[in-house]
Amino acid sequence: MIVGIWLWGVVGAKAAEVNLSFDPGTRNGWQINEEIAVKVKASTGTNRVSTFILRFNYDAAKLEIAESGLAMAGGFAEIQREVRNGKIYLSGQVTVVDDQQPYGEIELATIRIKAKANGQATMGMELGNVGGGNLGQRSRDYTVAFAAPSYTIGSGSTTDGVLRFKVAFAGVGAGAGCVGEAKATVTVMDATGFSQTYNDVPLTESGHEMITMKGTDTAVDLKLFSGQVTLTGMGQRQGNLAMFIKGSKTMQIKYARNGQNDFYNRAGGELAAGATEYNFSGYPILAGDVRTASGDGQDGVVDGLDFSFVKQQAILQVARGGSMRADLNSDCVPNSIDAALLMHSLRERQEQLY
Ligand SMILES: [Ca+2]
Ligand SMILES: [Ca+2]
Repeated sequence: MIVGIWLWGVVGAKAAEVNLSFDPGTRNGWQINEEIAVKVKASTGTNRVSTFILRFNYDAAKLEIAESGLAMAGGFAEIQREVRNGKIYLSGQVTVVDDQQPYGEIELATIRIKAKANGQATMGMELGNVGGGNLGQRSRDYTVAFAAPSYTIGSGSTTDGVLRFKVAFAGVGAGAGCVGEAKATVTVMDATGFSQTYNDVPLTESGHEMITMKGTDTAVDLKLFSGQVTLTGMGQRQGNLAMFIKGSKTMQIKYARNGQNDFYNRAGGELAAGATEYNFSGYPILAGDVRTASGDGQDGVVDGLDFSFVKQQAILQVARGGSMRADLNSDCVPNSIDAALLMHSLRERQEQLY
């Protein structure tokens, strides 16, 4: 915790006539994608202010600032308001004569800032001209000091949490020989609905297990796959998470509870980043999204298009190594078993999106 006391100069040195600062000047636990309005403040004592010309730099890897997020404070007419090459240009002037010009604790402008990445972020002043006196002329330049702000995004650590999981795929048995390169698209969502999607998450085989799928009576020996996602972009959102997992031939399934063996029928989730490997094998990922209206691919829906494709391939009895898109259980043969798997998916909900 940083206590908000700013020292305006070294003891013995001449104090600046105008002290510029940002409000807030410190912030801890700033969340990624959270936007805050920072005021540019001036402490001028009895010095009246007529104009200011300021240029600030900022850490563009961690902070996002748009020109539309800059605004003059009341009482100042805009001369320049621009964001260019990681720098902020702010210039304004008063519209009143000398003896009405503001002084004391005043506000010059507002900068809306959005946090982009975990870590420490700061901003610096490259140019700080503040003048007083005749309207439209800087008849007097003040000496200016600036207290650089200190912002902490997320925990301040640039290390993101990791979410680990284990899944099975409906029909993909222990002996399945045509799994190929197993990958998934994983979307992680927190309780507020904030989400990040991670593509091509590698899955590695991690044994097998007898699993009785919902809606069936028979236990089947299914292959297990382990995977993990580093929660880049989730910031401090490391708990109360849900994951949505989709394979290259499957529906998207929501997982939100360890040991889940059925549809998670509510919003939110109970997962957290850490060492725990969540086991979702009791609710295998349903196969079937292999076609779209325009052909091969995925459209998020298991429907008649997918079914007729798989059925057609089954009838054709494509040779081993043939059209494997239709080989939903990865046993190297597109046949009626794949069509039956798809029938099972059709009975379930389609995509699980919340
Ligand atoms: Ca489809
Ligand atoms: Ca098959």
